[in-house]
Parts: sequence; structure tokens; C-alpha cells
Amino acid sequence: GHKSCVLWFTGLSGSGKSTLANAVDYELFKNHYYSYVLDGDNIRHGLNKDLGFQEYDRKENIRRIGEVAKLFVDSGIIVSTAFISPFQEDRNRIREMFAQDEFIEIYLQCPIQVCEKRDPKGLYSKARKGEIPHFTGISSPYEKPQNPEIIIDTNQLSIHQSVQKVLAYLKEKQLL
Ligand code: GGZ
Repeated sequence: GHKSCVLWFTGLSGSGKSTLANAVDYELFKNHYYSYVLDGDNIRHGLNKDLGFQEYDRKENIRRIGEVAKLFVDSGIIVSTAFISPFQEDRNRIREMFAQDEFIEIYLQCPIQVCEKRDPKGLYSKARKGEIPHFTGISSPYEKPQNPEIIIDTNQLSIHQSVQKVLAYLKEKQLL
């Protein structure tokens, strides 16, 4: 068996949160661990459909995701969350809901210029033109994690290397 935990990915739009969370999840699955990914596709389109991107909405989005993550951890599943989660205060509040080794904050460090160049959905381009208000990194803040358990520079590491870095941490902490 394994100890369940939350892998809390945080970073700008386009920093690779969903990609990496899903890649880690797939490795865990292949190794017969029970795991699940919470991301925009299953949360913002469902449970949090009523929320937008103003400060209150983002805080409420993150609060609810923390509560859902807690349920997964209680059920024994390794849950990965892939949301910008821009505010330190909100991330800290969620950290406090868990035992010390259960909450793993993973900062996907990547220069905004690089995220903006990737722009897979064309959102940065629209945000620059003023077509998307409160866009993180442009017209809404992103507070860098002060003390993340793991920092991944997605501009320097491949997806494979990034996955290995997360798994190595989990093994080192005897979570796997
Ligand atoms: C940031 C936005 C915005 C604004 C829509 N600001 O790259 P994506 O598309 O797929 O991921 C982004 C996602 C951010 O939602 P989160 O739930 O992760 O944000 S938060 O944790 O701050 O609540 C982006 C898209 O939604 N998107 N409008 N204004 N990202």
C-alpha cells in the first residue's frame, strides 16, 4: 500500500500543470497506485461552473478544490490538482487541512515570456488585446510559492525529467 497525498501543482497558464499532473498520474497508474487528477476539465466545467476569474471566484475555486482534494486523500487516493492557484494565502490555507507530509506543493516555474510563446489556446494573445480581463500574469497577480516542496523549471526540463523529479521526491519521502 501507499500513503495518499495531494500533489498541488501551481503555476501560470501554459506552465505545464495539466500536462505534468496527467503524466505523473499515468506513471502512478502503471505502477498500480490509485490516483486521480483534478483540473479545469473536470472541476471548472462542473462543480465550479458558477465561478469566473475575479479574485473572489479564484479564491472560492481553490477553496472548493482543497475540500475535494481532502476527500480524495481521506479515501486513500493520490490526488493531483492542476490549477493556477495564484494566491499564497489560499495555498497555505489548504496546506493546513493536511498532515505535514500529505501536502506537496509543486511550483512549475516558467518565465511568462515562455508561457506566452507556447500559448496553446491563444489566451495570452487575447489577454494582451484586452479581450480577457483579469488574466494571470498580465492583469491579475501570480504569487510565487515561498516554500514549495518541489520546483520544476518546465523551460529547462522535459516532461519525462519533470515526472521523474516528482516521483523521486515521493520515493524519498516514502510516499511510494
Ligand atoms: C487565467 C484563465 C483566465 C484568466 C480563462 N486568467 O491555460 P488554461 O486556460 O487551460 O488554464 C487557465 C485556466 C485557469 O483556471 P484555474 O482554475 O487554474 O485558475 S485559478 O486557480 O486562478 O482559479 C486558462 C483559463 O482557465 N483562463 N480565463 N482570466 N486563466
